[in-house]
Amino acid sequence: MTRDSGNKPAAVSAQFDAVVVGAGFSGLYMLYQLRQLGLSAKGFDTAADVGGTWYWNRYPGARCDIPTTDYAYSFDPELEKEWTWSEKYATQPEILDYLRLAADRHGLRSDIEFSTTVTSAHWDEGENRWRITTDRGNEIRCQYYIMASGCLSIPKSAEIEGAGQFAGQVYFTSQWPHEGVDFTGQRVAVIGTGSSGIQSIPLIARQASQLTVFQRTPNFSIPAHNGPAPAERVMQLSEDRDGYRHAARWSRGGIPAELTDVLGVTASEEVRRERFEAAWEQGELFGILGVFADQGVNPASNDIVAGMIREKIRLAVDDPEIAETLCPKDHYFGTKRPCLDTGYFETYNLPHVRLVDLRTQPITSITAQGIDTADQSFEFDAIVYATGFDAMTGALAAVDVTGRGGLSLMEKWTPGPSTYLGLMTVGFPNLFMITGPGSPSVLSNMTVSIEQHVDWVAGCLKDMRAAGFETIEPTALAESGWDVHVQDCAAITLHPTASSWYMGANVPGKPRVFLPYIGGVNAYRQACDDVVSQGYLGFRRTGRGEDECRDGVIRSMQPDVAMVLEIMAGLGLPPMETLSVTDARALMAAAAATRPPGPEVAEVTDGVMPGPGGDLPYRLYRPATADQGPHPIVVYFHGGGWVLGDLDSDDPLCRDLCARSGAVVVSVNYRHAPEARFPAAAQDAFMAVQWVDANAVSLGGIPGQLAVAGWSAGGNMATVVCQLARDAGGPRIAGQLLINPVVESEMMRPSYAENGDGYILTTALMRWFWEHYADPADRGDPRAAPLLGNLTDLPSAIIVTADFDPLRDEGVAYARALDAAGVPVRHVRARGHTHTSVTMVGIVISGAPVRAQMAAALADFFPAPVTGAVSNSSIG
Ligand code: N01
Repeated sequence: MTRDSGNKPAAVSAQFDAVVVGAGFSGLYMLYQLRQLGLSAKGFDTAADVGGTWYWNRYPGARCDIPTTDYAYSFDPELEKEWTWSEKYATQPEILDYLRLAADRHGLRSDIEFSTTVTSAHWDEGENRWRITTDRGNEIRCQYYIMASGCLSIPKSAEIEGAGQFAGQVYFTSQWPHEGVDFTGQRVAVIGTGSSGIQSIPLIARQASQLTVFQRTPNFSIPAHNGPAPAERVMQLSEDRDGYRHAARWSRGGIPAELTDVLGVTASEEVRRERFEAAWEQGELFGILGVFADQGVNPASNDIVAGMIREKIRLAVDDPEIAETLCPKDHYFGTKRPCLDTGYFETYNLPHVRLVDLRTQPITSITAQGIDTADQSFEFDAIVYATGFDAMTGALAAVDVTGRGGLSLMEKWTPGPSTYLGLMTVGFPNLFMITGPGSPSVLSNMTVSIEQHVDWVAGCLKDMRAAGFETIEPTALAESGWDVHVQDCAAITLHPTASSWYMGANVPGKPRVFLPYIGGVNAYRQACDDVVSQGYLGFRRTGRGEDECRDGVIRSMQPDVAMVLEIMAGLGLPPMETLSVTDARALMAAAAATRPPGPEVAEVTDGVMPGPGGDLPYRLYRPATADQGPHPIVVYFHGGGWVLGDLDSDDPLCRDLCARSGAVVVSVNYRHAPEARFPAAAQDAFMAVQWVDANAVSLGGIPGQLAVAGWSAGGNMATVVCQLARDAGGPRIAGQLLINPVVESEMMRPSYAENGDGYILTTALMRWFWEHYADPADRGDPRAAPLLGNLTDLPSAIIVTADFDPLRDEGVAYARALDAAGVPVRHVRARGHTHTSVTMVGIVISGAPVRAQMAAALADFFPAPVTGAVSNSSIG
């Protein structure tokens, strides 16, 4: 960033408690809070005044895209009273005035050196201090180094051949001249159609004699419907300011909003249209991003919203060909930052405005006169670059930061940024980032996220000083756990599919990782609060007689699993084990009736087969493969503790296994307890496998290619069958897939204590199941507790265990015991899952990769690769 001219202060060599880089929303509030703590602090900014992003981005049309009722500080009630925004979305000059007023009200300018860039920060291990240098020659020692340097403050370089050759005027939207630019009568080019381009293009078109827009990727944009601040929000604020701000802090995006549970895929056309039009009229980002509960995760639902926006673009633009070029089709709606505009698409109806599609006509070079594309040479008086930023890490990387042992921050982050809570990073004690990578920041109302971060840092410093600690630094375990959680949150959404700046994809060579935290402002705030209430979990604090390290991971459950648990807890259902068997079965059936159905398969047929106690119902799933079969067969046993469940209960999972593996799945309904107690279920299961083996050809199977599978109690039966088949000399079973199986009855392993309550399958419920199924004297029989049986010469096994499952440790023990007995075994850890979540097809998206592994391993049981299985990527 070029430095502003202005009065340059003399170089000083000084010592402060804290140095803050940046004098925008975050830096100003950080300075204020440091003062409140009684700490000495010095701020630096390259700019000649306060404002941060609002100091630099002065291009025509620059406005916020969060309503001004919400895009403001909340820490200073007097400031709130003193200031009234003139519009729903304020212009850049108005926001800058607001920040100037905030700085003046608290006399913050005196603590800031403007026109000064921090160039390096080195951690001095001997002194436990940071040594900061600036381009003015300042050298400062400080205890805390706080980067409040913004997420979108380092412009991306032009990266276009010949960019330096142009003889006309060159402007970057991110470094707009303070005196403004008059384009009257000029031929102007704008490169880039992100928020900056989309906001500025209609205004540049008003002045320019010719405007040519060079578009690489069309972007989704909706009309801002700017005007007075939204009446409803203004009223809510005036009636209960504190309540409103509290609601914002605990909302998903940092703005109070009611979340919908309407799913795009199941809503009627009328409801879809109504919801979309309401969001369109409202003209708010979080509104259009929340038309349907599932639009961020389900491609089909997203397509509905995207399709409706494209319809609007086609209505706004007169020329159908231009309209089509402006319609985004290469990314899901919301996966790149959508824009709010004022007359953007209509601008292309003006006779002097032209759109050049760089996908079909790429720029070959910038020339002295203008721009050459593959097809044409253009001449311009001015070129405007609206080409974006090195987002989230750019400003952090702009300073040469070295931590403990001379570790360079940028070297550490070569594979992508790694942080704990987006606030700190291992190896860099007392370095805090405001809205750093791994925090909600750019996906949220920034002002709310900034205040939360600053408040957290201030609280942390206060606690440290009160306890006599000098340094704080995250542990490696805590940081890697948070990194995983950040990526887990992103992985269940459509976001990683886009080449966005959220993914670092706009900067050549930048690692592709999802940079912000998408779990929500509320979930994030809770995690930060939990870290503190657990004694700074995941941090090492040093400096008094004894150092303190509370190692641990703050969030290790998959986010969608946590969400399901939260919803279930909200339903207030009675514990299953307190119900009669009839009521428990009815509850399970009712839950099954409301689930998504699971993927399509070629054929589903119900039948009966003979069993030792009478006919056994079964359901056969045939895969949709190109060759029509025959296929290998997997005999599947449902879960439900031998008491609950039927052919419907595991139907979506069976469909999923069938579609993914390309095998026929035969799901067998065995006799249940307490009507038929041990060993009825085991006997039924064994006879079912014998029958399927004998009837493989008529079932569409390949004789001899038979595997067994089961979940929970069904996993118990699947492996019991393997032991019985071995002892009986057949049938030959190629492999066993055991999903969270029950393999013993003791219930003494640590996972029963760790996960015994709160994760749907409880220790109490397991006890209830055992009581219904088997007498205590029978519970050591290998047909009930297969872990106690002879484990030699059993078929290859895949054992899935879930982290938050009481049965976890017995599954792990079974995998080890099989391995020790010489059985090829693969243990799949369902990280962050519960006993039930992996089976929740179409609900728990993070279970899909685990099920893909299960299906791939099933296919591996059979000698010839299964051909023509449906691609896993097409199954949710
Ligand atoms: O930058 P961008 P921005 N040749 O990266 C194109 C916030 N913001 O400054 O998509 C040709 O979004 C690039 O194309 P592609 C907001 O969070 C907020 O507009 O990479 N084209 C894209 O079209 C926003 O998301 C407001 O294919 C090139 C454009 O340039 C973020 O800042 C206002 C190119 C860059 O779009 C960034 O927005 C403004 C090349 N070599 C910004 N390189 C508010 O309303 C890039 N492009 C508050």
